[in-house]
Amino acid sequence: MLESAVFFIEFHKYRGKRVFLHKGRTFQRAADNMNLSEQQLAQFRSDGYLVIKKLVPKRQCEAMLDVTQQQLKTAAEPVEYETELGYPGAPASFDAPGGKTIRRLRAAYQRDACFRHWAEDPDQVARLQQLLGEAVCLTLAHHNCVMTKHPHFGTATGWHRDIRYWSYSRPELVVVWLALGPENAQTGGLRFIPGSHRQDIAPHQLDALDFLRPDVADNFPLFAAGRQVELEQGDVVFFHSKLFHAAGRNDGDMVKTSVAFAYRGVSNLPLPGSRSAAAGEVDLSK
Ligand SMILES: O=C(O)CCC(=O)C(=O)O
Repeated sequence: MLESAVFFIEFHKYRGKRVFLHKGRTFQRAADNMNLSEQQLAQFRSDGYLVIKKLVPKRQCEAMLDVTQQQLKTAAEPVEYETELGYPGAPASFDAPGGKTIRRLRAAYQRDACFRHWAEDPDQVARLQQLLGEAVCLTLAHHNCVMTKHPHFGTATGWHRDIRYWSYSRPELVVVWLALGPENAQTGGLRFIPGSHRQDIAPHQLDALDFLRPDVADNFPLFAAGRQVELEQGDVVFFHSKLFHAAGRNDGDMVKTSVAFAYRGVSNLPLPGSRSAAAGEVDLSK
């Protein structure tokens, strides 16, 4: 990640840090660990996702995990239950076994300072600015949450693109997913279809909720290309809002916990009258 040999054409201050620009690309000073390399940016452009291992220190992750665990115990509103989401295999009602299983602690940004600090981390903002090619805003619509997947009652998620949650002038947001514990095939971790953010998808390939239909032959090569991502506590995956991804059930014995935020470039405005416009956002360009 470190750029050891860079040619500084100009530098300026960005969110209190010295950031160097060279032909429109931003590099970090060799001494810190802030910016993405050209190779990482190219990988994101090609695959639609980028994993950075051990990005967030243990102490910071444990603080977020503690708040999550306390708030799961009290079901601190606003939350979303598996029952409400209603994915296949979800408890049929609040009274059914597992009926009060929490899927998401919503409004993470508003919920606790530990999540706000992570969402606004200047180094993160600088990376997002590189990925989106301009200053960024944090959207408070959908995501903006702690995703929890519980053993037994945490359901699988079919192949979808997160852009289905948002309405913007361009379908180009970046999702930042921070693992607070192990995420893999057993715990119901994410799977991605590399490059699928660049693929045209015909309407017949999608169901009414914009999931890839499992019964459509045109989708079979996409499913076959799916790759499991393995994350440990502190690992972060950035992914494009048009990238198809899915996740399994949690067959482990601990709650899988991840913090998810989404960002847009400042020029990519929410469509008037949409939920994306109504939910509000945080301007991180200043
Ligand atoms: O953890 C999962 O099941 C995937 C969640 C997800 O992709 C989503 O909510 O958009």
